[in-house]
Amino acid sequence: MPLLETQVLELKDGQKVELSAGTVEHSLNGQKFYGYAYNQQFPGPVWKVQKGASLRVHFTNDLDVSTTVHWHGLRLKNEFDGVPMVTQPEVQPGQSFDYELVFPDEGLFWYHPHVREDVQQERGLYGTILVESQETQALPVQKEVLVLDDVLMESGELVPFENRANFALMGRYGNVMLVNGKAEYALRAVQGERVRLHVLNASNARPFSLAIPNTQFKVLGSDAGFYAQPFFADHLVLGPSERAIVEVLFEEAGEYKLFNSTPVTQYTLGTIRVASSATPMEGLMESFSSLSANIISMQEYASLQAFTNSPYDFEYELTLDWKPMSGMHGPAMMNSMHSFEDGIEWEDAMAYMNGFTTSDDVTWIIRDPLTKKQNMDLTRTVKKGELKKIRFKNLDDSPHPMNHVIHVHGNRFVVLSVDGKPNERLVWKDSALIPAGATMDVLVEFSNPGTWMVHCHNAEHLESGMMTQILVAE
Ligand SMILES: [Cu+2]
Repeated sequence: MPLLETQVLELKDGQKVELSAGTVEHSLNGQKFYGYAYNQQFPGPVWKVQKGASLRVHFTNDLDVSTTVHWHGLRLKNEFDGVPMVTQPEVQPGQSFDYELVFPDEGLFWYHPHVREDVQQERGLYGTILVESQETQALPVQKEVLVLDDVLMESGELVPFENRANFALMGRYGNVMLVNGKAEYALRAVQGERVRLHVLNASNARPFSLAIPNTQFKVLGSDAGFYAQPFFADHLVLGPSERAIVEVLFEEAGEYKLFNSTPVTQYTLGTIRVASSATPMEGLMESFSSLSANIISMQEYASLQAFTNSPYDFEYELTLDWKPMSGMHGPAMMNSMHSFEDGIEWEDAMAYMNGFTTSDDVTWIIRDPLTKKQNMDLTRTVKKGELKKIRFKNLDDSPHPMNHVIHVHGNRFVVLSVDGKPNERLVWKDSALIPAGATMDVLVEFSNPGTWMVHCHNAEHLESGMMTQILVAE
């Protein structure tokens, strides 16, 4: 099937929409290759809905493999969470499944498979849902959804997959950077006019550090809400599945570059062409520079922040079981490569060896340090309505310590502290990037009953076991 342009659809409360997963012919840098897409679009359609609305989705699987749809970040009914064996059976080829979605939070959410995420997401299955309040919808600013991704290409094709995940050690880092499915992303803007960017990292493994030189990001929000106090930043770091809401104002007309600018390398992701405007800049800059606080968020977060110094309720350790092939010395070898900075693996500096590691010989682990139970053999139980302080300790004594992105399904959390340092910028999240060796304390609001996954959003780590469950009892 040919690839179609990504549609942006404004959907009404209660509307029923059709979504299908199928095979398409992708095109990248003039090379055509076989892949997947939702509704023949890559990324899949952007759905715009109002906070508080609901949608019904009739999903059809036109692939030749089974799949499900996970609605990332939505606090929806457990039965629609899209986790095979836990919330629903896999949707077989030719079959369909009806999902009911609700949108209690503002932000950019997204949908992707929860079956062989390493293959299906890389082949092109993801799309976004922009949820805004009526007031945010009415703001007179240009709004853009930016989906960051990377794909690993060789001889004009995606590097082959296996019947179990390959690249299991670090995950599949790509060599072609994509924004909204394009290797050469282009955006138009007007001098002095604010552009609001909703950014998602949809890659399998790569952390991005987004930058637009000669501008600053006014950082407004994260995965599932706004900061009480916006702030300015040069870089926007997003681990796989994390999102951000930022605004940019271009003071001068001309051409700006969008970079993935990490401590170890820099890639050009796209170009922003800014048309000149006759409007005087001073007033516009002044209003952009003002960082007015959100009083309601401030009060809400202050009550959560009070947990920063209280003891944690339970703990997870993040580690690895892997026996390096003879002649390889895990951490020593890794540290000799210049890919690692601040506990983040920005690049796969040993892709050749990584490519040979599979989920058969690598087990990524999330475990209870007390019982040593791990991954899907471990279920914790909490009660609906409870706030639980959970410690994630990313151990640095494994054969390959690296960053993970912890994703909690169906419920939201705030990061209270990292390595004992209190987080001054609380915000509602569903995914958080934890550097190698770091200890992160989060406060999860278990508002939603059901059995929910807690897992690493590195797709290859997930396929290599790094997933556990929490039962939220009524
Ligand atoms: Cu991981």
